[in-house]
Amino acid sequence: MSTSHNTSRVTGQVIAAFGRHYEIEIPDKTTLSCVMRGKKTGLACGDLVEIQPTTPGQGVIEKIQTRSTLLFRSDAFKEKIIAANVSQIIIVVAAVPSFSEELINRCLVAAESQGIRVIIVLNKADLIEPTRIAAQRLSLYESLGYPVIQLSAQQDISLLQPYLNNNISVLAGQSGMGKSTLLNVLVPEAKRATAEISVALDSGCHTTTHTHLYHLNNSDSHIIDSPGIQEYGLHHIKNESLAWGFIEFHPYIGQCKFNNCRHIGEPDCALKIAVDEGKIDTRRLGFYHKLLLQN
Ligand SMILES: Nc1nc2c(ncn2[C@@H]2O[C@H](COP(=O)(O)OP(=O)(O)OP(=O)(O)O)[C@@H](O)[C@H]2O)c(=O)[nH]1
Ligand SMILES: [Mg+2]
Ligand SMILES: [Zn+2]
Repeated sequence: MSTSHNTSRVTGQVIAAFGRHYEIEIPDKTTLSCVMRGKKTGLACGDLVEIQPTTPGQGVIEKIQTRSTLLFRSDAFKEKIIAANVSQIIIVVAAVPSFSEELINRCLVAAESQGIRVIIVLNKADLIEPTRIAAQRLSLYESLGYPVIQLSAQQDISLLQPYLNNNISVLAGQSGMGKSTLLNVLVPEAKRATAEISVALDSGCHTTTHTHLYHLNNSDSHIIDSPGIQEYGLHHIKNESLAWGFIEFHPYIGQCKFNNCRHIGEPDCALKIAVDEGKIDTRRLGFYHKLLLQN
């Protein structure tokens, strides 16, 4: 091992995650290429770690600091961490390719379960007529209190700027929605690859393959670009907790006739009554049912 460089432990922030190998930024703003010591524990962009430098430019991660939030998805077999310590998730959707409202609902549940703020960006607003129809679908989420920002990453993103200050934000959504295009406007030197969507398949091409964190001008603002997701598994959220992921359900939870009510047709279910009275949108109860049955 080289002895010509400083080998005392340093703290750092994960700025890129490639499978089991991570790029870590240390306080002098240089980066070290690191692996995790011992058993493979997943890390993600935004994680704060302690590392032992080994050879110049390289180190071993010894410890992960406690995370304020952890955004991840899971199925019965594995968990996939998207980002750590983020304060905000920016769900990027567009009229073309078409977006899945179920995926939005799944992201909302994941975010609510971690206390992560959500904003929805409706990108490609230059596609005027399809965007108008997409905005109508999204008005439900706006009525729930989630900001819905219409913009065109190819023209003007200024409406998004005020939401980024003093946040660690992660851009998430299906492939082809324009996450990396948006990132490149915010951080031109990032030069993230972007690619044409497939019109035939009505989908993106999964262009981004790894997650990367970038700093914005304001030193307390960071933004993470992530690969497009097709499915957002919520296996880690218990059935009893699922309803808490639906923000407008909160006042009704605990008000049902049966205290173990699953809100799937039991008598005197407070959520069903709220739907009948027009206080909860029937689409949202429908998504809740879908998640409950698939979980
Ligand atoms: N018309 C229009 N097209 C856009 C806009 N923003 C992005 N695009 C196009 O959408 C396509 C996909 O953009 P990307 O930035 O690669 O999408 P992504 O969400 O990063 O996709 P993945 O990395 O696969 O998850 C590219 O052809 C972009 O040029 C926009 O505001 N308007
Ligand atoms: Mg991308
Ligand atoms: Zn109920």
